[in-house]
Amino acid sequence: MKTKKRALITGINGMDGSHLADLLIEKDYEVFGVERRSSVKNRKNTSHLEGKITFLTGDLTDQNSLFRCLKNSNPHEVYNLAAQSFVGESWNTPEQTSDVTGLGALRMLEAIREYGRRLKFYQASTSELYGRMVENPAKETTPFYPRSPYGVAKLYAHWITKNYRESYDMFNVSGILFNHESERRGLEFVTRKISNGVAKISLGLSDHISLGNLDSKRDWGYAPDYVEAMWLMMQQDNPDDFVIATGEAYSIREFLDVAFECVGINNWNQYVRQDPRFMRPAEVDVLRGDYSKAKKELGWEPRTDFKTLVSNMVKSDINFLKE
Ligand code: NAP
Ligand code: G4F
Repeated sequence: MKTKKRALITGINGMDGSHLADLLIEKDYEVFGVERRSSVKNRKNTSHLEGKITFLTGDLTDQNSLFRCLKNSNPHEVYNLAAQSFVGESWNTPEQTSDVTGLGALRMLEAIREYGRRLKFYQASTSELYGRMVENPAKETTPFYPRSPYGVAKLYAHWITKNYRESYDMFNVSGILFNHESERRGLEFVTRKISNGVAKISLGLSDHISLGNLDSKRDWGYAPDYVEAMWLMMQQDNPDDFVIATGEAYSIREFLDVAFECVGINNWNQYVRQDPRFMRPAEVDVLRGDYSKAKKELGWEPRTDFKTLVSNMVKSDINFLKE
């Protein structure tokens, strides 16, 4: 009998962790998900996976706990998706962000070395590495210029992943993923904040959304498309890093246009208030990626366009609120 492939995913209850688990189960993997302890279980994104995957307790700030997760799962593939992932919060908690998002990757790499078995490691790198983009669209060779404590922490994680690949001949890949969203996105991120806010306004539950900078632009894709790119990177014979993006950038205003159109509102001015609390000390004005290397070498392309992404998120929030 063929043994199933085993995958260990940190950040299992996050947006990407849950979508990746869905994909790997479909591919007949045995999936182990790392969650940190909390007084109230946070399995909103993974309640449908209970009984189908094994949850393990571990924390990126505790290397021994990661080692035990490796021992208890004996994985062929490790996906390090856990992070303090909210850019805005990283100015409030820069040390904690650096510890989890930066040093957390090092702890997992050291735990893998200690564990001693050969396996494949995926690090969740980000377009925030490009920050003040020096080349548009950005590709794998574009120099980095992070603009937040989060971006700087991810830069460390990115380079330590590469350094361990070169130092110890490990199979380490970094996926430099541009923004990707889904119905499972956390409520503080701008896309979900808007889809949820628009849904509430359309149902008469709220009369406005408070936002910060409306002029920044992002290259937004759909998370289920992007977790497939993670898996493809791990199926290569040789480890390498890839940009995953759509190649198109839209502003927050354009996101608002489409989201409000979904509920029949063509002029949203009266429903949106700008609030300085949501402005950032340093902004990333635009992010746009060139995914041609991933297309050529992985055969990967985005499948979901911007309008479909936005309208799916708004519809999902309307249904959720009605329920
Ligand atoms: P997310 O929804 O915020 O999920 C992050 C997960 O990390 C959460 O489940 C969180 O657990 C967990 N976590 C936080 N601190 C931890 C710790 N100390 N130990 C163990 N787990 C911890 O993020 P996402 O959007 O799915 O993103 C996945 C990864 O990709 C992140 O590393 C993010 O930085 C990166 N990334 C995301 C995007 C994007 O657009 N989504 C783009 C590029 C890169 P709790 O539930 O307990 O808080
Ligand atoms: O939705 P955001 O918070 O995402 P951001 O900062 O682009 O970060 C996300 O994508 C990164 C990849 O590029 C990931 F690495 C990271 O983990 C995360 O998933 O903000 C997007 C834009 C920013 O320019 C922000 O200033 O929206 C602007 N914005 C305007 N009003 C707001 C708001 N962002 C948030 N979160 N909340 C607002 O009220």
